[in-house]
Amino acid sequence: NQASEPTVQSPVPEYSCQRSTPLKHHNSRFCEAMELLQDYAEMREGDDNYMRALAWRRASCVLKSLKFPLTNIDQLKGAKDVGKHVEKVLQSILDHGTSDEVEKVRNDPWYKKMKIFTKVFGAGTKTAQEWIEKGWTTVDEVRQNYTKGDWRLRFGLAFHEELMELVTRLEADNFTKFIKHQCETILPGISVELCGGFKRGKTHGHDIDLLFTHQSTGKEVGFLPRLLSVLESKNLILCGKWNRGTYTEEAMYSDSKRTKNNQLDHFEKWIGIIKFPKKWRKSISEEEFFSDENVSADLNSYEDSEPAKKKLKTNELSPEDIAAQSRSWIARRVDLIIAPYDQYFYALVGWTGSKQFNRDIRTYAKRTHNYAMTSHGLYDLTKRKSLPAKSEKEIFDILGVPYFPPEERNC
Ligand code: 8DG
Ligand code: MN
Ligand code: MN
Repeated sequence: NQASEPTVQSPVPEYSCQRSTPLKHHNSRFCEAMELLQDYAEMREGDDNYMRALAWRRASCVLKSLKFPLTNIDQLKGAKDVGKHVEKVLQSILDHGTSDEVEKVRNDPWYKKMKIFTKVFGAGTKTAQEWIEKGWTTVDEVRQNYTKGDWRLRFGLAFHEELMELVTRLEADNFTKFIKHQCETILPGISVELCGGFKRGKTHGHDIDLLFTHQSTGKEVGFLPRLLSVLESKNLILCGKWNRGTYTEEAMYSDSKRTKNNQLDHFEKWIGIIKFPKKWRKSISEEEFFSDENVSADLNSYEDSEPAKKKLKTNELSPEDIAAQSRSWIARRVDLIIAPYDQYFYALVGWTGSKQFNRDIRTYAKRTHNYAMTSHGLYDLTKRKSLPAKSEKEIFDILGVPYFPPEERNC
């Protein structure tokens, strides 16, 4: 009985940031298909493919926000972002359970190789494409033949299997707890927030994103190098790169400077791989957790350098050798980000994501208010002034977007 079938609320709010998008929804088989097409378009070069990728993602996000499983294409009447091409794919899945277009991509040898290679830490589509052009088909083949010195790729390749294993929520919580404990001695009052997918309620993730701030602005300066030297002294750092902050308010008013070097933001941060003690993978008692404490770090020894690169030059051990050692730890990807308190809530929204949520709320801010939104703040491009916020809620209020908690930002 078609008359009793649910339909989308009409009109569907145009931007995904105006809709509740939970992690678990009713249309995963459709979304999986559309996100595969997004993925494929993203890997191919050119503006057209970029736009195509976004179109598939936006359509997928409409389906994710539906309160019911799609059973009839007419249920999507009134939803923007669902064009003829999208309808065709959805109709095919409704009728046959699959779509030829999707299955063709899924089985495309080039796509399969790109899929494998872009999962290597440090490898983007460009690197993956280069490897394919060399005729390499597996990560093992790349390992045997890759000779360049990029530290990310060398560690990414050497530790690929364990980095592919997803980080669990328990591991992320344990790591956060450990870092908080270290912070008490390094800088009391520093706050540590587990962001990224875990903040949105995911039980697994590809990395651990920790955002730091201090309520008295300025106190956070110099903190990250000190934390890194503590981690270094405990021999917990496998490799990584520290970047000093490059933020200026001036840059936020300039389209080209805002995202210079394709950087998503200008925060001081560390991106790297932590040697994660295997015992941190399960539930552990406070005592056991901090028993082998040994904070004897020279808190000022960490300099502006690429520790991994330095290690590659001075250590007898290569990433491959380290990986082959018998060891009590596994490799885990970690991002550590420092935000000054006056930028904190924008940083929190940015680093909570999802990526698509950020894209949409930023597009919304630009189109409806001529505001540039970044992880640093909200900038009125007409009046050339910034709009500070003291909570996440306030940011949504300024924009006129209903507040959704992180769990509902899974677009
Ligand atoms: P996952 O790790 O659980 O697989 O997913 P995720 O946590 O959502 O993805 P992520 O790649 O770890 O990124 C977390 C969020 O941080 C994402 O919404 C984008 C946002 N982000 C910024 N600035 C930057 C940046 O400079 N680099 C990266 N990689 N992400 C950034 O706001
Ligand atoms: Mn993450
Ligand atoms: Mn991350």
